[in-house]
Formats: sequence, C-alpha cells, structure tokens
Amino acid sequence: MSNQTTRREVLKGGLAVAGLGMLGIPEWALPALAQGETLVPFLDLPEKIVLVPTADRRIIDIRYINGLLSPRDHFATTQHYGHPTVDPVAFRLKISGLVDKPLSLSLDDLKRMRSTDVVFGFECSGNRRPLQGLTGNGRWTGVSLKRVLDEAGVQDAAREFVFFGADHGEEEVDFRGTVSKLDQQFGRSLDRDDALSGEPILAYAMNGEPLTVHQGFPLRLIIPGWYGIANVKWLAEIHAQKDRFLGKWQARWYRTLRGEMINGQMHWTEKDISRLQLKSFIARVSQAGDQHNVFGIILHDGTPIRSVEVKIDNGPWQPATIDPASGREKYSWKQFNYVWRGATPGEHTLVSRVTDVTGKVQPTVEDLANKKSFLEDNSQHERKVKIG
Ligand SMILES: Nc1nc2c(c(=O)[nH]1)N[C@H]1C(S)=C(S)[C@@H](COP(=O)(O)O)O[C@H]1N2
Ligand SMILES: [Mo]
Repeated sequence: MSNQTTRREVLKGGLAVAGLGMLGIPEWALPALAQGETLVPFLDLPEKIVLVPTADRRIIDIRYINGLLSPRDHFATTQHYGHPTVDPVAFRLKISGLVDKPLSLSLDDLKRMRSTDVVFGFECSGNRRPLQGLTGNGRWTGVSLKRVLDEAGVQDAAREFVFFGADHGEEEVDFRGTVSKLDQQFGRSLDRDDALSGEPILAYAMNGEPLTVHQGFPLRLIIPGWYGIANVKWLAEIHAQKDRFLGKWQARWYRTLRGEMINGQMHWTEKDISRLQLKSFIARVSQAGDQHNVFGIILHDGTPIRSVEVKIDNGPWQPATIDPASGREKYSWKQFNYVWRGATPGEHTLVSRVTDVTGKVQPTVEDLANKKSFLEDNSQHERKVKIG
C-alpha cells in the first residue's frame, strides 16, 4: 500500500471524513494527526478542550479543523435564548410592514423558488484568544432575500428591515432608572441597501443538509461577510419599516466603542456589529519529520486577500500559502499553511497577520488599545508553542 492509500484508509476509518474528496478538499488541509504528524502543544491551551455541547454553546477545538467546510456537528454555535422548536409543517415566514403584498410563506413555498448558495465562514463577534473556537465555515443554500422582498413589493418608505427569530426572552429595559421587564423576540435589522443588495440568503440548508436546531432550523438569514450576530436563526418574520430598529441585540448588546482621533481630537464612537473585521489566527502547529506545519484560518468580509504571513519569535514576516480551494470562494474562510524549517527545541512565539488588497493590515493588540469593548477582537494573536 502506498502512503497515500494508507492515509486515506486511516481517514475513512478513524475520522468519518469520507466524502471530503467529493467536496474538493486538498489533502494538505486534512487533520494533521492523520498525516502521521504530531500536534505541537500550544502553551496557552490545554491539551484537550472539552467541546461545550451545552444548550447554549459549542466552541470548537480549532486544532482539529478538518477540511474546508465545517461538518454540521462541528460547527460552533451560540445564541441568547436557547433553541426554540419550530414545527416545519406549521412554519410560515411572514413578510410584513411597508410592503404592497404581505406574505406568509411555507417551507415548501420557499423551496419551490429558485435556490442559490454561498460558501460563507463567520465568527461570533465575541470570538477571541485563546480559544478562537466560535467559528465555522459552511455552504449555505436557500432563497435570495431580495427575491422574496421583491415579491412582497417593498414600498419606497421602507428604510429598515427587521428580522425576528422565533426565540424570545424576558429583558429588562432601563429608561433613566425606570426598569420594565418585557418579553422580547430576538431581532436584528439591515438598512435598505444591505437588505436589497442581492447577497443575503434565507437559508434552509448547510452543506447539503437541513439546518440543525442549533443552526436555526428550519430557516435562517445568512449575510455573507458579516459577523455571526447578523445571521438571524429560526427566522420567523421580516418587517419593513421607516424607523431605525433599536432592539437590544442590534443597538445595545452588540456594539463596539472605539476612540478615534479626528482633527487632533479623540472622539468616542459606538458602532453596531456588521461586517467581519479582517483577522487571521494560527489554529494548529504540527510536526512532520524535520519540518513543522503552521496552519491557520482567515476570516474576512469578502474583500480579496493580498497576503498572509507568519512570524516566528523575532524573525521576519514570512509568506504563508492560502489553500486555493478556499481562496476561490469569496466569502469562505481562508485556510493557510506555512512550512517552518529548522525549529529548535524549546518555547517559541508564533503569530500571523493578514493583509487585504486594499492594503488593510490585521491590527496588533496595541493598534486596538482604544477599543473599549471585547467584541470584534481581530488583533494579531501570538501563540506560544513548545517544540519537544
Ligand atoms: N434567532 C437568533 N439568531 C441568532 C442568535 C440568537 O440568539 N437568536 N445569536 C446570533 C449569534 S450571537 C451568533 S454568533 C450566531 C451563531 O450562529 P451559529 O450558532 O450557527 O454558529 O447566530 C446569531 N443568530
Ligand atoms: Mo455572537
């Protein structure tokens, strides 16, 4: 048996990745251990992270990212009000508000419309070091949001589109010290340009299978290039309105406070969470004979990537290679690999940085010193490893 065959057999037997070939996943992106490589320990992560399959969250162990698309049961997941159970037969998506023809669409109605799909990887805006595991990449299939809105006939007065999930919870709303407890639906909004851009999808499938309950079964909004929070799960209603939507998850809980120098004066700006900030992180370091492979992930808003580089200790930035399969898909996360030769025993610091074609460079921790909330942490992440 050739090496190649052996490796395939091992994969098929041990890791349930049969079918990867069909998805066009290159061998180098397969899990390091299966390639006869050994994992180099990260000194800032325990050897085993217990994946957290609680009702609320699943954080993945990024060292075991396996191929371009995240399998549905290895896709990170998080939400705020638990998981509502939606009966797919009784399900109706409502389109209401400033439209000429309010709609109530069954799952079959949606599936009868022309389908479209997109490979899109995102992270939760709270994803950060050392775990970095609130992220995933999938091929999402559904119906174009614009198509559905066109069918409803959006009126000129509609400036804001609110996406409500079927999930809800009691929230305390404070108005100058007077607190009301109100049961609220999960809601997020898009302005008219973003809603009608033609890119968002009302998705009913990921990687060719129906969404899981965690992913928002039976229907979720997918907005390629945006942070996780924008992708409303268990989508129940789209409401077109004139006014800004200031719900908790739009205007309060998910916002970033940054200090910016404008004309020599510090301005504190608060912004809602929208497009993914340019980011890379090292997900795995493995040893294969006398070389080491440094494997990582890039998350971005769809702007093409110019380069991704890796720096070891105080050495120069060295170019890493982007996996061409991920590079072809505009909104996919990108996977990169850097071959590290001549690693000496002992502790080392490894860091990656990505640059897009507009010249935007992933910031350092110092660059983000004036970001006062923990969301949108796209800073360069130094990893410490120990070479045995
Ligand atoms: N209806 C609804 N949609 C939601 C949420 C939620 O609480 N309710 N959480 C959001 C957040 S914070 C994130 S990061 C993503 C997570 O999507 P995933 O579970 O598929 O990874 O869903 C978003 N969509
Ligand atoms: Mo999130």
